[in-house]
Amino acid sequence: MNILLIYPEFPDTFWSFKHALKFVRKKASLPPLGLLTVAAMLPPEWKKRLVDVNVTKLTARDLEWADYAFISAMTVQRDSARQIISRCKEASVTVVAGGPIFVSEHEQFEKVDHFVLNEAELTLPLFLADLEQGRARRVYATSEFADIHTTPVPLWELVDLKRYASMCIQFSRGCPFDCEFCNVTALLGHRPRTKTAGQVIAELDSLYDFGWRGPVFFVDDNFIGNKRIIKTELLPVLVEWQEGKEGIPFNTEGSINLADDESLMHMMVEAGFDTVFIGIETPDEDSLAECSKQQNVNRDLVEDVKRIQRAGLEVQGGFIVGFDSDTPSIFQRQIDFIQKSGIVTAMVGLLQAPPGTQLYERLKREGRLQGGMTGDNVDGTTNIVPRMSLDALRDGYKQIMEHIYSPRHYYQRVKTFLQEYKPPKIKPPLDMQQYLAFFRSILRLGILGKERFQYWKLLLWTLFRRPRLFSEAVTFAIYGYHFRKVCEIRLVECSAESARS
Ligand code: B12
Ligand code: SF4
Repeated sequence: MNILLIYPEFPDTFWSFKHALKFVRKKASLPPLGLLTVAAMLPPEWKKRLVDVNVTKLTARDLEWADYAFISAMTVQRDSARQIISRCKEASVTVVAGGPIFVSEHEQFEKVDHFVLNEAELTLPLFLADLEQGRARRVYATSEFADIHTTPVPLWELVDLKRYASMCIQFSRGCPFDCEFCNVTALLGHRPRTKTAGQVIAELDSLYDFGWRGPVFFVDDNFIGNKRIIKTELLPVLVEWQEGKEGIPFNTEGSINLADDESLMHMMVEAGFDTVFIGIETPDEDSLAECSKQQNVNRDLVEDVKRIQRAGLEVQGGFIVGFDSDTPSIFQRQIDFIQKSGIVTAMVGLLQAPPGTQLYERLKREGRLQGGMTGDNVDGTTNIVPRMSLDALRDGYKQIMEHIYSPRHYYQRVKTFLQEYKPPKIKPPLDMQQYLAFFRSILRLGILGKERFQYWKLLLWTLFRRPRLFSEAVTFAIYGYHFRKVCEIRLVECSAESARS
């Protein structure tokens, strides 16, 4: 049996990092962990190939070779997924689909032969058993949550590591919080389910043995969802694992209560974590209460962010506008917050209601849903009828994005951050591509770019004031270029959308 695992293309989005990856000659930021995990669950005697369309082309030969195509995708990959499914069917390849988009809208994909939905640990064995008996059904789904103690090490051998900027592994699934707009709890549950530290080490060892020397993203929904296990079982083992290794820095996603736990932050930094993405959402207490983001209420959020930065963790932040409680002042308040906190990578989006969330149910009851979701939450679109007029919301959104990603304010924020940040403990060794990226940045940003003044000002300041953070300064300059490019594209689309409506 020949199995072709296919990952559709991401459009040019905030998180695609497409414009930044060109500087280091990488094709994508991360490989498709879901597909690699599924690959490891298939019978070992089956032949497997991965085609991640973000890094390589799907050829007619691939399709000729394949008996089955296993496809995974997020909503944002919808267009590419559709095209790929059509090509598979034209080539008479049977299509098996799983992953987030199919969980939320599998009825929209009439050409798919089999849907293996939710967590493959539960549904894939049923599909495989039925397939063997020659009676595979069209849909396999479950409302149970899997025990991930049995999840195998992803099949890294299928990946061309050098095409990616980072690798990823997963320690836990689920989140103890209950934010109204988030579908993590519906998809993966309230109780964080964890792997054993031994499983994580086996995954890291496997990556290391395949020659990976670079960042590893722990893709947990909330890495600190179960602090006790993290502190007693995982982090001490990670600290040990790092000893004698060439730099493998880690990054992850967490919640703001990380700022309350000095020892946890210290242990994470010791283990090699240098960045954490946190859903800040809004500085407005009423909006936080409205979306049940209890963990963010009654806090000095700027000070929390700074405390985490001072401990040695960069905070990337998620922000949302369009809550019912938002007033026209929210746009400037978001700008002020982002600038003051020094959150360089600020993902700002309009509030959206993904199916399966409490927000979706509430707005459905209120008759306030309209249209579908693009799956990109940083493109200025929404499936909600907001309390504020949609035009005012879009204009305010544009105002935020234009401000925070304008070279002047972006570089100002980088400096605010670098002043606070404790240099990371573990850094990957600089390779030739990174030196070349620096020279490319001089040409593209320091000579040709409209940010050239800010670029040189930042590099000189860093050289004299925070020399150990010089490579971070260059990286941020390159990220800034990507964010600005994406904003330019998205904001033009957003204006066109406003004009149409
Ligand atoms: C890592 C990650 C990313 C990475 C993607 C890297 C990559 N190459 O895939 C980055 C940071 C780029 C990213 C970006 C975004 N992401 Co994201 N991301 C995740 C995250 C945290 C982990 C995904 C992962 O690797 N999980 C680990 C693997 C093992 O799980 P899995 O992929 O779900 O696979 C399991 C099953 O789904 C199933 N399965 C999966 N595929 C297949 C295929 C077949 C054939 C079968 C049988 C089974 C199967 O089996 C696996 C084992 O159980 C998830 C949340 C989550 N916990 O899943 C969100 C998530 C996938 N992201 C989401 C979203 C919305 C986004 C963004 C739009 C912005 C945002 N809010 O973060 C952007 C869009 C991307 C872009 N470029 O524009 C949503 C997707 C919702 C949807 N319906 O599409 C999720 C579910 C988070 C959420 N609840 O909102 N993301
Ligand atoms: S803390 Fe994050 S992952 Fe957890 S429910 Fe809220 S938004 Fe979702």
